[in-house]
Amino acid sequence: MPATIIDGLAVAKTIRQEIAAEVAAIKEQHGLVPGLATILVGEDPASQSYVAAKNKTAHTLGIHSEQMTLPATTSEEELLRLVEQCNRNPAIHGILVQLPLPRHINEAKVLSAIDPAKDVDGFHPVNAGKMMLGQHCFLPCTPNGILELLQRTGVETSGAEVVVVGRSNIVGKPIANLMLQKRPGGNATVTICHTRTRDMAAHTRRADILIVAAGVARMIKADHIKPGAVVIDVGINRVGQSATGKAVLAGDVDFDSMLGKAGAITPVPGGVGPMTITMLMGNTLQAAKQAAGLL
Ligand code: L34
Repeated sequence: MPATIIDGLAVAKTIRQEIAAEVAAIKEQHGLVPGLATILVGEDPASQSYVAAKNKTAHTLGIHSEQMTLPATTSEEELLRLVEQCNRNPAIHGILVQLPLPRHINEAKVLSAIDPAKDVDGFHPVNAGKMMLGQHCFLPCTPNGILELLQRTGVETSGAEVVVVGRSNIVGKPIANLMLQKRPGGNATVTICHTRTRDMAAHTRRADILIVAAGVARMIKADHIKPGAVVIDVGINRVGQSATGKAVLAGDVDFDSMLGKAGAITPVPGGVGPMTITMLMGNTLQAAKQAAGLL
């Protein structure tokens, strides 16, 4: 049987409708409009398109959104000052500083400057720590999107062998941690592979659920998985340009070779990416409700 293609865009649309309905309700009942600030430093085309998509989605859902675009030459102090301004602005409930930042800016320092109550990316050390302890906090958007995608497509995680390829702070570490936890969408046996893993295929072939966030185009092939495995492809690699100048995208998984072997697989585009943006909207709504004492 050919692999089921997990339609991230369709799941994202369903969740967006749920969020839009709640945004409308809190506006009606409490006069509260969730506000998001997106901060983009520099002109990386991929970052520009992701941030534009975040602002557009926010507007569509009735969320107030301000895009702040700064030149690549912006100093760390200037960026910290802008973050401080957003921290103090009562119309802004969520702050997103798009990564990566230019090399002269200390990423950890900037992320730590965001008010944890407005940290809708869940990257502040306070939220990262709470997440690891299983406490209520903002969950990072991509891992949270993966959890939602698995749950809403009925994938059983309890007792499952989950293998994560990649150990980033944004995806690999948090998704491994969340799937380990005693909670719905968790209770898995988790293995994390990385660049120093000795025999990666020996690990990935044991996975019931394989999550790949390595940043290497099409590195995972059919012979890396066991038949019927659920494959979640987090990679977004720009592998070329179409005749019209549009970027051609490929995941970290060799999608075509998987179709005859995987049980289910997420495509790129249209898999995890739309879920990331949707979870950001959900976190912004959560931040606004918390600020207003509604949660
Ligand atoms: N602070 N920085 C911060 N938070 C984040 O959560 C991100 N990330 C990653 C990069 N930097 C960040 C994103 O938003 C990656 N990322 C992201 C978000 C959305 C999409 C891809 C990456 C997305 O919508 N992808 C579409 C295709 C988009 C295209 O055509 O380029 C998809 O269907 O996969």
